[in-house]
Amino acid sequence: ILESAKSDISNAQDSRTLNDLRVKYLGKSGIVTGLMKKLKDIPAEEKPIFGKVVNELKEEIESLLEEQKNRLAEIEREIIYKKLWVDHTMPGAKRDVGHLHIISRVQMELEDIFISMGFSVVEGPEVEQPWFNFDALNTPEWHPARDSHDSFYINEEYMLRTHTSPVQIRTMLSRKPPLAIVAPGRVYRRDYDATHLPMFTQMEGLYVDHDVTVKHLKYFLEEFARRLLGENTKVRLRPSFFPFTEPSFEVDIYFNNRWFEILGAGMVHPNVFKNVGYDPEQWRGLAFGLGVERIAMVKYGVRDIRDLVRNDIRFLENW
Ligand code: FA5
Repeated sequence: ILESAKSDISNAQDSRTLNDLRVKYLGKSGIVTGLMKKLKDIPAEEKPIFGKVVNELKEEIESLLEEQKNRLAEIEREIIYKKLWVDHTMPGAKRDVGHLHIISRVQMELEDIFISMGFSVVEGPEVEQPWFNFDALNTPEWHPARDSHDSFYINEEYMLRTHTSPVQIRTMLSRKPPLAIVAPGRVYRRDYDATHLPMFTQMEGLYVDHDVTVKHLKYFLEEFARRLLGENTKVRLRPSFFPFTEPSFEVDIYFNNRWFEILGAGMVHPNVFKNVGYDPEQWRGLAFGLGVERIAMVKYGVRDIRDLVRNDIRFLENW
């Protein structure tokens, strides 16, 4: 019996067969159980030996079944693992985590700096009327400065703003001086090369009070540059021209052995005050308009401004 059980059990290839064998040998009407039942017909003096042998047989078969069960479990696990192609030594897949675009981050950083200097943040529309974009800013239709902003017109009445300066006008029309605001937002021009985008971001600044002078303008710009890029940042004001400021400046920042033009600025022109109903005898103002992408280029070493908007993940990841 033991020999046949051994060969039966070692040939069993799955747990179902193995279970059938358990029933065959050890079940209620199984072979070994059948032997147990015969015990009562055995002569009294042989009973102990017979009982002992049958018991040993039973234990032997039980342990054979157990061994084979473990072996089969191991084989079945292997099969499942192979099916799933699980390689336990393979490194896990890394998940990419997104982040804000560099332009948004720089814009928020600039807002924080100006808020810390006492400015509040306001916004204006990107689709603008030429009166706000040009006329109210002392730039009448015949003025040559209109040509320098190659503009996108939607129709006779509306255009895409070419700078954030119209927000100066909207703010002054709705508020009384003194005031200190910055106005970030998108602007549009027919421009496209390594330092010019057709859609870019400016941040306008306007500070109106009694006794505001060029000294204040210089202070704000230098202090801003220091807070943005560090204590030793050098700033250069070059004389320039804007119809809405007098005097006017173009402002460069020295960084990585190079001067970068990052903003235009000046003292608010009296005609602009007149256009919004402020008394130019009473009020003085300083204003500036900075290029957010240009600042991102300086701060993060971006060589070509177009890389900022190509949406190439290999660039965006680095910033
Ligand atoms: C202006 O737009 C004036 N409104 C700025 C101003 C405001 C002057 C208030 C005085 C008072 P400008 O055209 O120079 O000026 O543009 C300002 C800044 O925007 C530039 O210094 C530059 O940093 C950025 N900029 C201009 N054109 C582009 C462009 N196509 N792409 C990216 N940045 C640009």
